Amino acid sequence: MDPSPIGDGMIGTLDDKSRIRLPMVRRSWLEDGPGSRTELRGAEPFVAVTWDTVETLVAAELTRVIEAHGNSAIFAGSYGWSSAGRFHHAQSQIHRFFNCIGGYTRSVNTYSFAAAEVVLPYILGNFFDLMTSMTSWPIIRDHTKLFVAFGGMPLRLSQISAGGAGRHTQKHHMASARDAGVEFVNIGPMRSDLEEQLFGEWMPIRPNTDTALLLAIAHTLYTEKLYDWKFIERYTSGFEKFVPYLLGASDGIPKSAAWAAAICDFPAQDILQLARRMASSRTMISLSWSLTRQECGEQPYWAAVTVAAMLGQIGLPGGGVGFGYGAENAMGDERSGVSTAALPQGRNPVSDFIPVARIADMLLNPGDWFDYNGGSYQYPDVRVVYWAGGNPFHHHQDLNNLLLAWRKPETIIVNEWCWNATAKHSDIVLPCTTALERDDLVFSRRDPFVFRTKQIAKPAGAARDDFEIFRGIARHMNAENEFTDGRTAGEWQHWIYETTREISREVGIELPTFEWIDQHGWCEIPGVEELKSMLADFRSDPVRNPLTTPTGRIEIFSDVIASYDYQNCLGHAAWLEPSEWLGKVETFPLHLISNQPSTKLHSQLDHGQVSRAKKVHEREPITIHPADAAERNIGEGDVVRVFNSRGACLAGAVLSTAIRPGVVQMSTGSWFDPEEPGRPGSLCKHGNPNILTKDVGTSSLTQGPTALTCLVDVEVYRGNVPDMTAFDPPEIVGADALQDLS
Ligand SMILES: Nc1nc2c(c(=O)[nH]1)N[C@H]1C(S)=C(S)[C@@H](COP(=O)(O)OP(=O)(O)OC[C@H]3O[C@@H](n4cnc5c(=O)[nH]c(N)nc54)[C@H](O)[C@@H]3O)O[C@H]1N2
Ligand SMILES: Nc1nc2c(c(=O)[nH]1)N[C@H]1C(S)=C(S)[C@@H](COP(=O)(O)OP(=O)(O)OC[C@H]3O[C@@H](n4cnc5c(=O)[nH]c(N)nc54)[C@H](O)[C@@H]3O)O[C@H]1N2
Ligand SMILES: [Mo]
Repeated sequence: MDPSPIGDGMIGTLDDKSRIRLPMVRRSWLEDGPGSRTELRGAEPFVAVTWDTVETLVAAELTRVIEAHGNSAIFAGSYGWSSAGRFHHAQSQIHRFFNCIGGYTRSVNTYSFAAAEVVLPYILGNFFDLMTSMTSWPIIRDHTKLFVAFGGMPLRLSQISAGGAGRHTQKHHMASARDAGVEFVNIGPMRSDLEEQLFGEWMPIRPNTDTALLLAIAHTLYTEKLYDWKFIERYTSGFEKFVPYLLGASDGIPKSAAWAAAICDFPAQDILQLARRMASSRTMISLSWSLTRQECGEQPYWAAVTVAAMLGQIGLPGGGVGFGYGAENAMGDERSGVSTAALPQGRNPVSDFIPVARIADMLLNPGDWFDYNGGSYQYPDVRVVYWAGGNPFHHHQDLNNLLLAWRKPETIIVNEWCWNATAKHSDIVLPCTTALERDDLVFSRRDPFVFRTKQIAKPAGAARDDFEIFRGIARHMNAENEFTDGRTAGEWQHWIYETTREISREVGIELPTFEWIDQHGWCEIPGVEELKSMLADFRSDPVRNPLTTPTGRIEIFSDVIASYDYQNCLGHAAWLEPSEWLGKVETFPLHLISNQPSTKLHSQLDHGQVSRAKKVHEREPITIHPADAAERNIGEGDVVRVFNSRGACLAGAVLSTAIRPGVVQMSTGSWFDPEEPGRPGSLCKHGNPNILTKDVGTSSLTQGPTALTCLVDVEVYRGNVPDMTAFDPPEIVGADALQDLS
């Protein structure tokens, strides 16, 4: 149903020039050893070597670092999505491998919604539990009157799902709800965040001002006595400590509609009307995950929970709040009873960790202390960085700062299949297979299918799957048996499937045998489709079914968070002005939204035909309002330079009135392509927006990424447009001699 075109991007990429076919070592590293000329990472030729050589080198280097500095000197947090497939899931493989050799410094939380993961347990409950119990779409269809979508609900996002998507349901659910009379309001900078032809209403507030809008809604509900005080009394705690802030008694600023109108740059009358409308109908407040990826990204979530509590509809069918409807396929479509097995990762004896987006800080400042979630922790002194299944030169902010941080470790190792920027900026590159070149099992919690995916292409060159790569290194470290547990890849897949079958049987679901699935390719899991209203149990009996928050109630004020005494996260939802936003324009007057791409998954398959077809003169498109373009003499299709004090990249101009004036948008995912490789500050010729974004934590509490708080300017690019070289391989020496390896 509603298949995605993204997959067609694979066509032609398995064996094009960007494919990595042989193990590779950066020349200076090979000749002079770990730590040599690290400023040349990304700028030096690679030397092709045999598997035996590379396994020996990697094993010796890991052994050296463990003996000299301990396992915490290895960072293998290795964040990233790699590809679908339960067994060849790169994160499971790399973590299992390192746990077999004494552990590694890990990362916690995600780039997707770190702020929500950390703050929601204090105010509403475990974020993942809440997401898997979101109110189901058929209930929304039948009960919701007004669906207020902060950050919209773009269909482009629901093309994908962690673990794979067998049936795309989002469009159908949204259309059914619309047909049943649900009114949708899209709040945010881009009209296309709610499919235009389906849903008309758009409130184009300034980016990063949702908290002010939500506080003004709370203020209106309070002053006009439109809030449900019985709900507040029975189900929440701390309201009385929040009200003085809301009314301005504590800081002299009532959080009124007039106050928010100036911040959001949106008519006060419309804010008042929205608040009244929300109070007079069954309202679902939906929050996109993007709201968390900004400075103080916990505040919009906390403010929305506060408003939802004041409306008193939490736990009622079709009312309350939801997190990330539409952010992936089948959100709000959770099925019960199906849980699946995975490759066991083992136990990590190393206690060191970083919040995932603090990687550059960690590399630059070993030994420094950082705040996180009420504690104080120290950055370890990392000597080796090993990545498998993620692309830090895609996902991390402020790439110029990352380039500096990247010079610090003595050795950087990556398992990759294509020459993206992370591969090019490593010392040792181990060529891995793609999902089309190996057998696997694909299933995801939200999807009612099991797929047995079969190898359909011969591995390119000497590429090996991650399991084989780690097995080879483990063999040189006397840890092979521990790593494989005596099983081959095929035997592990059999084990994962049979274990899943057993788990399913316990909840009354009978899956076919492994032999059957192996032969037939897929089956539908007869899961129990259960319609849910989020927190209905809590509503029906808050004493028997308390929340997991410290008080068991919805915490409008959190004494625990207040006790941490953070300046950037108080004990209640608050408007805390971001360091960069349209209300305080100094040098760079445009707000850059770097959101998820429609043509690919993050950076994956950027070099494929689907992504490339949408580029403008081979550059990442940038959407600009015609008024902003006219002011800068920018025409449709011009190559432009996007810049701020942190960096600059090229992009191709696309003019549109579907974006708020003052806001520009570039999707993430274009492979980083520095004009002068290795030199921080050089222009990215292709259009990776993370050359512009800022690398600071969301707050002392949550320390998540803040990519969506970013001001820039744009100008027509005046020089000769340089060739785009992101998809070219680096210079490689010695591959000819190893031909017979591939
Ligand atoms: N500016 C900005 N930045 C952002 C965001 C944003 O909104 N704005 N969003 C953030 C978010 S939410 C996320 S989740 C991150 C995503 O960041 P990542 O998950 O790091 O991005 P991917 O491009 O999916 O990286 C996956 C990598 O795994 C590789 N790979 C694929 N299959 C295999 C395999 O079998 N084995 C191995 N070893 N490797 C494989 C791919 O080639 C690719 O390089 O980006 C974050 N960055
Ligand atoms: N096709 C495709 N789908 C994907 C992904 C992909 O790479 N490709 N990635 C997946 C992943 S890992 C994740 S985490 C999810 C992310 O899901 P989201 O975080 O929801 O996705 P985004 O596209 O980053 O953001 C959605 C919209 O939020 C709006 N927005 C940004 N800042 C603000 C703001 O301050 N206020 C308001 N009101 N709106 C704002 C932007 O206009 C943007 O288009 O998407 C998933 N789905
Ligand atoms: Mo994400």
